[in-house]
Amino acid sequence: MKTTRREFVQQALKATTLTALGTPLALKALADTPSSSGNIELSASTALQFSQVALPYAYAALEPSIDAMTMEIHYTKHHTAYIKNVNEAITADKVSFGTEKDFFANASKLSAKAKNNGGGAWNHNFFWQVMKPGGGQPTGKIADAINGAFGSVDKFKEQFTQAAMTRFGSGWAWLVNDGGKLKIGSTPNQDNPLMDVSDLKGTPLLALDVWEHAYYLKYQNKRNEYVANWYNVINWDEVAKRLA
Ligand code: MN3
Repeated sequence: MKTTRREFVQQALKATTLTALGTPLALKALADTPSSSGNIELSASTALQFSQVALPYAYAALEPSIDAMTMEIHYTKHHTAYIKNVNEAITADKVSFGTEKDFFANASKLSAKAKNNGGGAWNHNFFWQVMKPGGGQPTGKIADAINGAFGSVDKFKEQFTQAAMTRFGSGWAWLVNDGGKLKIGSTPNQDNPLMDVSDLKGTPLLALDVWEHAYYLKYQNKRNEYVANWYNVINWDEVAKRLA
């Protein structure tokens, strides 16, 4: 197959920018490149940008566990702001990590704005997807994994509730897969188990937002009731997918 000069240059540029985004060499190559259709753009830049997942259900769909107004404010104000702010920080700081995995694995090197809003962006995208109207009970391999790790689904809930209740101030409770072992824990602020700064490490399977903005309108100070009712809207199929 014939490779045109333009295609070759684009491939070369892509390869270069993957390993050394925006190096003078790559930029020089870009500037020196003739093109039949004008400038070759580095447009599809390899720098990471976060985007907000579409909410998989209506704002009112998780009632009565989570009220519609909380969902709407949470999704359209809080989450939208994290997305906007992390993307601003990535540009301003010239963050060159090309994947979410690398971004979080190097969280200790990020600015506070990039780290906190990056966590906020990712954690909420995750949170929306592991809930669904009607919820249900874990079945199949995720039920087996939970029974194996914690004894029973009720025991799992006890431990998870404990993690959610003892997280002082704002943060998240998590179920993670740490190298084949299921673990429960929590993180402060918008930290998550993918971050190098996190004490809790592993692949997130399930998350619960315990910031007051996630429950205060309906539950005020009663975080325990919010947690108890949230078990009714877990999307166990999505949790199981992440165990694969
Ligand atoms: Mn939140």
